Parts: sequence; structure tokens; C-alpha cells
Amino acid sequence: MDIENVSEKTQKNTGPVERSRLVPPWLIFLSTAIFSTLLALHTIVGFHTPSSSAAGSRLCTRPAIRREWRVLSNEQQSEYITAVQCLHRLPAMSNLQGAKTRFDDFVALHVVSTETIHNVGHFLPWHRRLLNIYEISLREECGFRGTLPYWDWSQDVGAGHSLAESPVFDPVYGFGGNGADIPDYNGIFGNNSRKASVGWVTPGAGGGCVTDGPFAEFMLSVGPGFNITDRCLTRAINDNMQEFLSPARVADLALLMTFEEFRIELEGTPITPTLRVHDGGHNAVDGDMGDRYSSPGDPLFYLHHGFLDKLWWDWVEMDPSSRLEDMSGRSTVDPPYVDITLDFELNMMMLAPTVTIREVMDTRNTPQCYIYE
Ligand SMILES: [Cu+2]
Repeated sequence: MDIENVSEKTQKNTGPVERSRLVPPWLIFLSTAIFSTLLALHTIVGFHTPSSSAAGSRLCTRPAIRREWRVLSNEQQSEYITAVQCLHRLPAMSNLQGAKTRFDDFVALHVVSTETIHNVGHFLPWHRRLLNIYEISLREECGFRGTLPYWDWSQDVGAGHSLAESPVFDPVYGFGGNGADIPDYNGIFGNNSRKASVGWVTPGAGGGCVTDGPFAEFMLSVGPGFNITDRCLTRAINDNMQEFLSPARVADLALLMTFEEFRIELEGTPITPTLRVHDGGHNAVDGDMGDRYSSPGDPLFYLHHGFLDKLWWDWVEMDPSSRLEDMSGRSTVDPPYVDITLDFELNMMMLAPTVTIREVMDTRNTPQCYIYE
């Protein structure tokens, strides 16, 4: 409907002087009524169109490329780690409980959101948004010039070495290695941070403070679980998790045909009976990474979730015309829940503006603006 042409014709054909002489009053009334109705419709349609087609997000001309940790140069690896340390020196900007540093802000956001962002349809979109705002903070607040790297643990499993030998655990150009060994370590701190459903997991050695690398002196304030405790970063690298992180597991995910199957197979317990790549990866590093709430306290969280985001991206890339719109799952773990759609809003509290799932579906769009390699 071309409103502008209608109004133009109306003005041309019925000038004020001529109109009163040539056109009967009932026709003036009728045409005025029709015009007002069209104008109102135009306003309504104009108001609704942008929000129903991803308001504010547009295609980037040159999306950045996110890469796997081991293909980065040592210089790029150091630059990333330096930026994370910078975020950890800056004061918190949120008023979330326990957050002292900018790094803590993101841990605290995850803690308070945990019950509403896991085992639900928006699990992957919410974490995509979290990674993106963390990446933006590294760039804008710490001068980072690269992109968020990811950790493809299936390469380590495929290589047949212990996970501890992965380049991500390098003491110089990685995130440091395992935690100090605590005999009879049985999961993180024995508090509310562990679900009984993963109680069968046999822990690896370690469990204490990370002793080498750039995060050996790293102090955490938020966690474990809902606790607010000043403490060191802990790990208990667990090779028993390798079976969940194999190249075959990654290949199996790619065969799934619907987002519903894909998201469940990727996320794992307690929806699935045993672990999958998401919870398998968390438990493979364990210590803080094994904490359902405060796992972003380990900077490796962002590399693990970066790979999960890539797996979703790869899956969408296989059939973008339908999969860029494929979204499903429940909004909450317990009833009453609604079905998640593209209009569902991803709440980052005071850390970043709320966006809809639609706005994060295509990573080539702003505010994401990245692809994977
Ligand atoms: Cu999470």
C-alpha cells in the first residue's frame, strides 16, 4: 500500500477551494475517514516492522574470524591472556553480589542466571550473547585486538594424549595447568554447586589451586555455587571425560536434523541420561569449571563455550535457510513454561542491553559480527 501516492493524489485533486465547490460534503467526509484509517495503519505497520525483523541488527561487511587456540601465534595467545588479566584488574561495574572486578561481573551474571539458562531452549543463544559481550569488553575496555578463541578438545582426544597436554594448559602460552593435588578430592568443595545427578563422575587428580601459568595468582570472589568467597582458581583435569569429547561425538552431533535434538544432545545432563559435550567439557577441567554456577571463574570457560557456539554455528551453516530460524525448547525447567521462539529475550541484566534470540541467530549480523574457522 503506497500511502504517499494516495495522499499526493488527494492533495492534487482536491485543493481546499475547489473541493468546497465541486465535491459534495459526504465525499469529503468519506475520503478523510479513509485517509485517516490508512495513515493509522501506516503508523502501526511502520512501528511493528523493525522489531519483528531483528531491530538494530544488520549484516556486517567484514565479520571477524574466531579461531582455535592452537592455530594462534604465541603473540596472539599472549595478547588474549593479557586482555583477560586486564579485565580482572578493572573494578566491577555491575552491582551483582560479590563481583569485585569486571571479570567477576560475568561470573556473577552467570551465577544469578544459572537456573534459568540451562536445560532450556535458549541455552545456546544465551551463552552466545554472554561470550559476545565478554569479547566486546576485552576489546573496548582492555584494548584486545583479536577475537575470542575457542578450544576444540576433540583434537586432544583424537591425538591420544592426556587432556592436560593440550596447548590450552600450557604454562607460558596457555591458561596454566592442573590444580595442586588434593587426596580424595571429590568434586568442588562439596557444596550446592554440584548436582547429585553428576555424582557418578570419578574425579581426576588435582582439585587444588592452579599452581603455574598466568592464572596461578588469580583470585576469584564469586562462587563456588551461590557462595561469595575469596579464593584461588582450582582445576582437577579428568581424562575419564575423554569418551564424551571424542571426534566421533562431535561428528554425531552434526548428523542431527532439528535444533531440538541438537541442543539436547549438546548440553547433556540432566536431560540426557549421561554426559554430553557440554557437561563433559566442564567436568574434564573440573574444579571451578565443574561448578554449575560459577564456572566462568575459569577463563577457559569462554574457550569451551566458544567451541560449543562453533558447533552450533557449523550445524546452522549446513542448511542456513532453514536452520537460521530453527529455535525450540522450553523457557523454564519447571512449569509453567512456554515454547522458546525467536522473539524470546536474552537478559544480561545490567551488563548489556537485552536482545532477542532472532538478533543472535546469524553471527554475521551485529552485534555479533563474527564467523568461525
Ligand atoms: Cu552456563
